[in-house]
Amino acid sequence: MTTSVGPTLPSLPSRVAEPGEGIGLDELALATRNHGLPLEALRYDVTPPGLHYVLVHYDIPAIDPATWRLEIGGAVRRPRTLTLDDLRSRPAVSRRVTLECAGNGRAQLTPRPVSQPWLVEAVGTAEWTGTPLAPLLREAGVDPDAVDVVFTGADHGVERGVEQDYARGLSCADALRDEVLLAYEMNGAPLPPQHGFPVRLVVPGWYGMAHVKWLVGIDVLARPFEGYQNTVAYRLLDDRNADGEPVTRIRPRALIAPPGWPDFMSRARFARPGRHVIEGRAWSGRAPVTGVEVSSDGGRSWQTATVHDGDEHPWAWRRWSYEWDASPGQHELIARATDADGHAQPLEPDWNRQGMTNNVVQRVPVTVLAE
Ligand SMILES: Nc1nc2c(c(=O)[nH]1)N[C@H]1C(S)=C(S)[C@@H](COP(=O)(O)O)O[C@H]1N2
Ligand SMILES: [Mo]
Repeated sequence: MTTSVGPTLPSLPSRVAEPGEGIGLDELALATRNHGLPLEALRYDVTPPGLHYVLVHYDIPAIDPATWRLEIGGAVRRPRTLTLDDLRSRPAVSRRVTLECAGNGRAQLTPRPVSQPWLVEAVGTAEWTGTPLAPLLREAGVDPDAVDVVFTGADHGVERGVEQDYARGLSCADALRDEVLLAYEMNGAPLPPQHGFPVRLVVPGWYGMAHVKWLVGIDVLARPFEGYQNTVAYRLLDDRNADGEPVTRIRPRALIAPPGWPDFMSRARFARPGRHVIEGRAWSGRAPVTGVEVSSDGGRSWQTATVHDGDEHPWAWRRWSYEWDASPGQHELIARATDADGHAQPLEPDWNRQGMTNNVVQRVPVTVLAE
């Protein structure tokens, strides 16, 4: 196994679309490979198989579970190699976790960072089963001067001129948190190929890039990890900020399961007048969601939605609902989440060069018919 844990080579700059430039064939090719959650699937607590969003940087590797191995090494006293049976014979836990891609919301930004063109749908919630990572690291004997833990996938590609294995580092403190899992099941079945078969990392609360799929290597480093996915890709860059803050935990967001019915081409929504239960999901990887406000007049007035119980699954989205008395005419629904740390969704997007962590509120125009 080759694990690229060395410093990153200079990479080509990311591209931002010209004024008025539409989605290109390169972005379309990404969008057909990497699908989102159909928003009507926000009605399920746990996303049914196949409806969870997918994001794959390179190719989905075809891995033979019989010959798959996980190597734990680097700054540890007892390096070791594990088989799938070794992992499966360890204590198992299941956690319900909401995953969201850090690029969610990118295609709504102006100018548009050219990459996977997500609107709002790069999210899903699954029941992940696996074994906790921390006891494995403790058994391996992490050196006292260790800083970072690098997780490497079996997938390999080139990104803005830099050839690499997909690899992401976490600080030792973050990697040793109780909730971090090496998952081998999703919703009670072996991981599907696109979600990381046979084993992926699950880091509850963090944006998707941290949850390394097709995991083959865990390397403990006595120096900070300088790989591409940490130092170049997942940073909040703008013209004033050349290095940028790293992307870490998920910012709060609420999404609406769109009411009524859609137009096939435009996806514009239509509904009958009268009472509608507007529902959706809200989540934050920073602190529990404490409130969701809804506007049915494009943000002129706000009402408090009911946020339903979610205490038993602290890392999963929470259902919210709101009763809307719809009168004929044009309306715009908006939902806005707030978490216990007081973070709320912005009404205007926060632009950065790579289109990361844009949690601007979702706006759903609805035409309510005369009857
Ligand atoms: N090995 C590997 N792990 C990876 C990726 C990848 O391309 N390769 N993509 C990451 C990104 S950017 C996201 S958003 C999530 C998506 O997970 P999902 O496809 O299971 O929803 O996986 C992460 N883990
Ligand atoms: Mo992502």
